[in-house]
Amino acid sequence: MNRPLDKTIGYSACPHDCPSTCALEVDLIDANTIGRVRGAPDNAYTAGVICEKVARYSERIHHPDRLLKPLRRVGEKGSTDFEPIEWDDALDIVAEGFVKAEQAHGSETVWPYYYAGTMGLVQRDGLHRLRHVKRYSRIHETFCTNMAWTGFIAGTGKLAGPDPREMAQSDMVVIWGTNPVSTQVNVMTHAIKARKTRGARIVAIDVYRNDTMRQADVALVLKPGTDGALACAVMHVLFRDGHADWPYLEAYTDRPHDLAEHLKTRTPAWASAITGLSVEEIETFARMVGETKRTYFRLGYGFTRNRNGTANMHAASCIAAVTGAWKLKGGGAFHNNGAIYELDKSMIEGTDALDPAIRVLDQSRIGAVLTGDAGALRGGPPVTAMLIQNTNPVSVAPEQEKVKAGFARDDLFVCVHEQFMTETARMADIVLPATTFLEHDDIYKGGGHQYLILGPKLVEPWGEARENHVVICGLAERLGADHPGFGMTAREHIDWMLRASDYGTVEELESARWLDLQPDFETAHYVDGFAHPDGKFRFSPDWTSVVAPNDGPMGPWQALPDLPDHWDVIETATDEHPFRLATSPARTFLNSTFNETPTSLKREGRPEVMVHPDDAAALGIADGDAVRIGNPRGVVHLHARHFDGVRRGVLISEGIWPNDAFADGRGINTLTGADPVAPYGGAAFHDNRVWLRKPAG
Ligand SMILES: Nc1nc2c(c(=O)[nH]1)N[C@H]1C(S)=C(S)[C@@H](COP(=O)(O)OP(=O)(O)OC[C@H]3O[C@@H](n4cnc5c(=O)[nH]c(N)nc54)[C@H](O)[C@@H]3O)O[C@H]1N2
Ligand SMILES: Nc1nc2c(c(=O)[nH]1)N[C@H]1C(S)=C(S)[C@@H](COP(=O)(O)OP(=O)(O)OC[C@H]3O[C@@H](n4cnc5c(=O)[nH]c(N)nc54)[C@H](O)[C@@H]3O)O[C@H]1N2
Ligand code: SF4
Ligand SMILES: [Mo]
Repeated sequence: MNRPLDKTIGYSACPHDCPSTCALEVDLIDANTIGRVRGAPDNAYTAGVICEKVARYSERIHHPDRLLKPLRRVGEKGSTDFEPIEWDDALDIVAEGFVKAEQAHGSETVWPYYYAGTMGLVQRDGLHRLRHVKRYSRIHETFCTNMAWTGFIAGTGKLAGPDPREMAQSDMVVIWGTNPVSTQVNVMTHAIKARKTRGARIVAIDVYRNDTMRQADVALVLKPGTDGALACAVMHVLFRDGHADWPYLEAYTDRPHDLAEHLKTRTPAWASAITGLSVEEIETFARMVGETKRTYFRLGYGFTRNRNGTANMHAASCIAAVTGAWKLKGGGAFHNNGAIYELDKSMIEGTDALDPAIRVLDQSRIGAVLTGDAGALRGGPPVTAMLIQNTNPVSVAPEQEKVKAGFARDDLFVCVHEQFMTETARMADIVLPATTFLEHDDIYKGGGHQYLILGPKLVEPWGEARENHVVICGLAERLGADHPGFGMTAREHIDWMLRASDYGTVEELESARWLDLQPDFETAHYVDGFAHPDGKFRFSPDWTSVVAPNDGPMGPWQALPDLPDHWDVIETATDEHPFRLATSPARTFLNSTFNETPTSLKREGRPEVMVHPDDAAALGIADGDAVRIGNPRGVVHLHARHFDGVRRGVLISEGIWPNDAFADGRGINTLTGADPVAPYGGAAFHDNRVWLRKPAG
């Protein structure tokens, strides 16, 4: 039962790009001011726990640097020289800019660009309505989920799995390639409950001893990009030692005999040479998996941000099918519950107006797109006008040098709608102030759980900030874009979507606060078969079935392994680039969000790279020394931190710091590549071969 509503407490959902999508309670001090934010105690997944950065959201919403008014650039692109203007004038200028661009180059020259700064379905995805009605260029979203989702669906056929709350009923929770203590705290809530109430063990698998690894009973530190080898060796041992559930394999999987045969050569010794783990570590982990049928594999995003990431996610997801863990409550493999929500988003997104012939540009290749790469432009016109909402590509996108060069073009007109003067906003011609989630209505679905949660407006907008939806409608009016969705409020959109999806009404959701959409046990555990047409889990995926919007499979997809394997397409170290760098998340930043709040900045300190003390000694680098990291994509200046929780040859740099926190304004993404990962694209943010040196001179 939900508790009665209290007027001094606002009920909401965390809008940030985090699988936890916590149900929130917000202390309301007056119509403009919030106090502490807490996790809703009566939401079974949030269970009263949220991360420290959102608990202190008052620091962000009331931050003195929040944008107050629309601004027009008066200085150089990249400077902070802007003058305030009125909303009507700002929107007129943007509409004029778009019309002029379209007249010169056709509608595809305009590229509305967005991502998941808010995960609210109305405020995030409404940009598509304007895009489709105006036939502006489309966007292939490749920053985050492509390798992970594709790799998981390759096996199961569906992006869904056992109820995440079942982790509390597991005998072992394997936290693989995710750092939930930092990135999705509620995974720990349920895993630790299993440990406390039933003596469950927690295993964590990562490339350095992060905060989650410190809390684990068994922590496996492997070399980046080698998870496929570990998964194969584990399955080798399961088959070898009689822990494979043959009746389950025969009934539920596609080619179990071929898999068992194929894995005969994938021994622990073979995997030890690839992963850097000892044979004993691999044998012990495999034995634990074999002897603990009720194991919940919680598979994260981090380990998929490699050029072989799709294959590695698939390989890891195969283990539960070999043991038959899926059969048991608290067993199976989980990555994300995206497919359980059957939402009709056609009004929000204006999908009725979508023309599939309009080109789709790769979000991660924004540098190549804006610098005129013909392939990236798909043979179409240059991009000469952009509207950007909920993302900060000059900081978060790979190939940062190219991104900056692209945004610096004189013939590119850019409008950025933002809460803060980000690196991207500084490249804009017009900057519009945006509301935060507590200042507008929206609705959120949890990727890491199964709730649909309402986030109504709780306080008045900061300064003259406007919500995304209102900006889109204001532009649509000026651009002559016609669609019923432009005549509705955000709340009306929520109501329309709920009714069209048979999920009730906005009033009902308002009093219930959230809807629990967890499918029953049989569905979530694929008891009646997996989601492929033949009902089988696929050890041998049909990679060609994954087709990028009007592009086909991407990357070196023809070479993807037929059965789980170590796929050697990562940036392995060379004499010239002897280190591998992973750009892991910082605890109190969320991508580039919160890298402006005082407490987060204080806690994170400064941009650093963790290096094994022996590697540092060999290079004469002392703890705290200024250093450079480089590769053909660029050079970054930061400070070294000696840390024996990384392997030799591996470097870790946590957090997406503001670019100007680095000596010469080059952020960490100067080093990351934008080449699409097979077979559905995606950026391999943790897969970088680099050199490490002391500063020149
Ligand atoms: N505090 C905080 N929370 C966040 C974010 C943040 O930036 N900061 N970002 C949010 C977003 S957008 C997302 S998508 C999620 C992502 O959350 P996660 O699923 O946790 O993914 P990542 O943050 O990319 O990386 C998680 C871990 O993967 C490790 N890793 C890197 N390469 C490998 C590898 O080859 N093998 C293995 N086994 N591990 C590897 C990294 O060192 C890191 O510890 O988190 C969200 N939550
Ligand atoms: N090196 C490295 N780079 C990475 C990653 C990594 O692990 N390493 N992770 C990648 C991943 S997983 C992701 S998802 C991307 C994320 O990258 P982004 O999607 O760019 O996410 P954020 O950096 O959080 O920036 C979101 C911006 O949206 C703004 N915003 C928030 N809410 C609203 C709103 O309601 N309206 C408007 N108009 N603006 C709003 C915020 O102020 C913020 O500046 O970064 C990627 N980049
Ligand atoms: S854990 Fe994730 S969803 Fe929960 S409050 Fe923090 S950022 Fe938001
Ligand atoms: Mo992400």
